[in-house]
Amino acid sequence: MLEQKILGIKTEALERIRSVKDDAGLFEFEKKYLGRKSELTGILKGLKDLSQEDRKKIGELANAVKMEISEALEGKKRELKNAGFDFESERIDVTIPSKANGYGHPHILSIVQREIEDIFTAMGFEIADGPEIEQEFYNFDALNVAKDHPARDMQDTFWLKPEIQNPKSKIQNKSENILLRTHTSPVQVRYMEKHKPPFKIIVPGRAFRNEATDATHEHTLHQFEALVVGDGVNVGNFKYIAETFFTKFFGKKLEIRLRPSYFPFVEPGFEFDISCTVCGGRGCPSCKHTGWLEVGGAGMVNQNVFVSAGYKRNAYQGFAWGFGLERLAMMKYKIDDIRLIESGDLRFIRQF
Ligand code: FA5
Repeated sequence: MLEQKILGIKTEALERIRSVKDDAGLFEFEKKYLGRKSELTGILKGLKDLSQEDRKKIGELANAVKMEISEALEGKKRELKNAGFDFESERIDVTIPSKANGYGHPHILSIVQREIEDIFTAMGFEIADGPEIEQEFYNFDALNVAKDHPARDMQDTFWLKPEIQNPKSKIQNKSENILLRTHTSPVQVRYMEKHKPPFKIIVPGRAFRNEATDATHEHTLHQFEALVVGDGVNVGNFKYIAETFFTKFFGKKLEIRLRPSYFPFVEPGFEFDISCTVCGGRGCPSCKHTGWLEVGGAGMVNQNVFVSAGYKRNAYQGFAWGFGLERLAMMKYKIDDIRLIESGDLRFIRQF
């Protein structure tokens, strides 16, 4: 009787498992045939009431059937798990060579900056640094640019709102207006406040101008300032160092042109042009069709600037210049639009 019942359970269970199609079906099946309240578990629990002989016989049969049903259930679980899994498309060919890693490289501005730094450090210059968020005092006042002087408008300035200026600043008697520095020249005064001549420094860095962009103008630009101060420094020293630099940087002698110009922080002041390497001097957008590209301003340091930095008037002489890094990069690498340089366009960046 009991044997018939157990075999009946087995037949039914093995039949039923075939129609199970999902997790809910598996759950129901397990509960019905193997669960605590299942018929089979009931039989196993009742073994203790049977005669010793029956207990052995029925016990063995019931356990064997339980095992068979469990195996059928596990088989079904595997089957459902694998269904819908496309082994072919998921196959991993471990012998395929891996994709080559793309290596980065320095940006053209970094390349040019390093080249410039190498040339100047070889000539005994040190590299100095200063803040990009600057006080009006260092950007203008200390450089002899009077408050109401039109020269203050020569460089269109990004002023920072008073509420983001630092209320805890301890600087006394100096202008508290804050701006994005319009050139690297403020570092001249910052450096001289802390160092005594003689010295030779260059200051590569970022500057900002609130102006419309075109093929030779960016709102965010890079300059490198040079400042040489000592006893008896003269325009001849300046010309020699500038020519040495340009010859090394371009790997050949370029035509250089100095034009008299006005910057309040130098006297005399010059504008510095080099012959356009993009068009060879014939005229193109890079040189605004003049054959020349203005790369920087320069001159002998105005004594008022030395006084701002705490030096005695006429104690020293010095020269300074501020050259545009992008303009030099454009000339060296024949780039006809400055806006490409920081465009982030990889087709451009990968060429260098
Ligand atoms: C100055 O910034 C002065 N501080 C340079 C100087 C330093 C003169 C020391 C005397 C002594 P200027 O505004 O001309 O000068 O800019 C210098 C150079 O920076 C320019 O010749 C040009 O090469 C570059 N430059 C200026 N504005 C831009 C701009 N918007 N985009 C790209 N390059 C620029």
